[in-house]
Amino acid sequence: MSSGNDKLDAYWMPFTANRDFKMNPRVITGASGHYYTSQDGSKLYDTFSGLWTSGVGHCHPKIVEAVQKQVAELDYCMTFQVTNNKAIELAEKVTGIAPEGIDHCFFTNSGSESVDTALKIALGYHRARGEGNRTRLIGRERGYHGVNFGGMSVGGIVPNRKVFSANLIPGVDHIRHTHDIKRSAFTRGLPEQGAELADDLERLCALHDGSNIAAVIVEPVAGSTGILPPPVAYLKRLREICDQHGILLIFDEVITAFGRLGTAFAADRFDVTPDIITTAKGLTNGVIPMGAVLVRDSVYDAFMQGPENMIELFHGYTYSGHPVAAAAGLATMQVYEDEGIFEQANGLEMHFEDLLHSFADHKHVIDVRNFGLMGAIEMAPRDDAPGARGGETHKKCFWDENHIVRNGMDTLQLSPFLNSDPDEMEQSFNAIRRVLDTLE
Ligand code: PXG
Repeated sequence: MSSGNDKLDAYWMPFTANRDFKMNPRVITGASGHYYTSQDGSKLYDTFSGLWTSGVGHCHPKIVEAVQKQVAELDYCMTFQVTNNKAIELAEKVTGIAPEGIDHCFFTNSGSESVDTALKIALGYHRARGEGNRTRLIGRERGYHGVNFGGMSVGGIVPNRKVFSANLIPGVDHIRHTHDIKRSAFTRGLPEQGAELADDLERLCALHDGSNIAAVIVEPVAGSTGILPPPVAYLKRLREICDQHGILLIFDEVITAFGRLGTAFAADRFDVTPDIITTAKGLTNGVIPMGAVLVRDSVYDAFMQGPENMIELFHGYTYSGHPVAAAAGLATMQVYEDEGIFEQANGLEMHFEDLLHSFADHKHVIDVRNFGLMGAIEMAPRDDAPGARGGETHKKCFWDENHIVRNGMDTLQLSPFLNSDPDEMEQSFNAIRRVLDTLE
């Protein structure tokens, strides 16, 4: 069926209400720093820094230059059997800032691919060590680990799973999510209560026997589902239980890596080292699609057995370690370092928290949550139309206030630039408040 806007008909948009969108399209044609330009020439402030991707701002000159140079020097080179210099350099750079003991890096092209790669590595690791019975994978309710079959299966976002319910990969179970609005609404930072929710993993170890479980995957701070910071001491408890049962702990840091929590990785901020870390987004500042899976030495070493002429892991993508993506990644890492981006993010955290929590008094708001530079303002759903308040906020911010504001149903998700200007940040919250004041 035609959308009524024939020009857009060929284009099937991801995670978007296509027909609604095409009646009144919001099209971006340019970007610079903290602003987008729309096709009518308006300048829009981006409160989501891309899609959690573009922490140092759009079209950063250093990254643009590196990509332009690289594409003219080496546009592509397979990384099966030969490789390129930039992929080698980036693996070294990223493992150099990773937690101690995490010294190996496998490249992918997205967060979803990083997650599925990590799950395969976890299964391969146990098999290589003679524990091929460890096949169970454990995710968490409300978790988002991308949209490929593995990530969707360990994920816990119901609308993403519903249609594929019978086709999810077998042998997956979920621990409970940590959201507890009754006890923890309007908490600043980590909820004090709820560490005991990690013990839900003990329940699954008792049910399946821990010796059959390969890995547990969690987002250190759940993002997509509407920002759920973990309760104090929760992640440490999860680590302990994994250690007791020989289970690998995977942190899905597609959002939290590279400064979002004011540190290189969430693992640093929480002082909990997982066995595998999945990344994407901030790896290249969103400029070229790329992901990376970072693994502990013991995981890598387990694969490096057997005949030296044999492939150890039958896995990889045509574009794993793409030289232009890797050049973007290298330039991004340099910007993080040269401009003290993680420290800047850290310095902004309290200002961001204050601005977010100033919405606690708003009549529609039922919770505000934040950690690092991740924030959510949750509104009560309208009785007859769940999601409508969030959707209207997004559209009114775009058309009336020249702001990009992301909503998931009635929760507004804020992902400010890691190098935000504090005044601009404040103005963006003023714009959101003006819009919320107009909502029914
Ligand atoms: N893991 C996590 C933790 C993510 O946040 C993915 C995996 C998948 O990455 P790719 O690159 O395959 O999309 C993500 C992606 C939102 C939102 O509104 C977040 C994501 C995707 C779509 C929407 O917060 N994160």
